[in-house]
Amino acid sequence: MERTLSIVKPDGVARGLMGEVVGRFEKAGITIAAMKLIHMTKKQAQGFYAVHKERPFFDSLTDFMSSGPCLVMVLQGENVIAKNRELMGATNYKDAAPGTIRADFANDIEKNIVHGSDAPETAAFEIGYFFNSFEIAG
Ligand code: FUP
Repeated sequence: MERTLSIVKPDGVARGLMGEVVGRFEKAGITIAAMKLIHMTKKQAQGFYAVHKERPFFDSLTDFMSSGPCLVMVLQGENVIAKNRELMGATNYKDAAPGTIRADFANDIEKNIVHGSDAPETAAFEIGYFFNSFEIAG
C-alpha cells in the first residue's frame, strides 16, 4: 500500500476539470483517501516547490500555483505513485502519451493541470504539507 499527493492545479480547477481528473482516478481503481480545495499564498507555493527554488521557472511557477484554488488529494493503493504519474503523462504535454491527462488537456508546460509526487519520500513530504493524519481516511 502506497500513498501519493495529487493536485489539480489552478488551471485545471478554473477550466472545470476536477471531475474529469477525479473520474480518471476512480476508473483506474485508485482510492481517494483525502481531498480539499485550498488557495495557496505565494509563500506556501514557494515552500511546496522548494526543491525547484534555483530553477529559472520558480518565480513564475509559484505565481501560478498561488493564483487560484487547487484541489489537493491523497491517493492510496498499490503502486499508486507510478500509476498516478502514468495517468498524468509527461511534465511537458508535448511529450505526454496519448490518453493521459496532460496530453488530453494541457497546452503549456507550466500550466499542466495536475501534479503528482514522484517518489515515496516526496509523497510523504507533500502529503504532510497539506494534510494532518485526522484528515486522511483509510
Ligand atoms: P512534474 O513532477 O511532472 O510535476 O514536474 P517537475 O517536478 O519537474 O516540475 C514541476 C513543475 O514545474 C511542472 F509541473 C511545471 C513546472 N515546470 C516549468 O514550468 N518549466 C519546466 O521547464 C519544467 C517544469
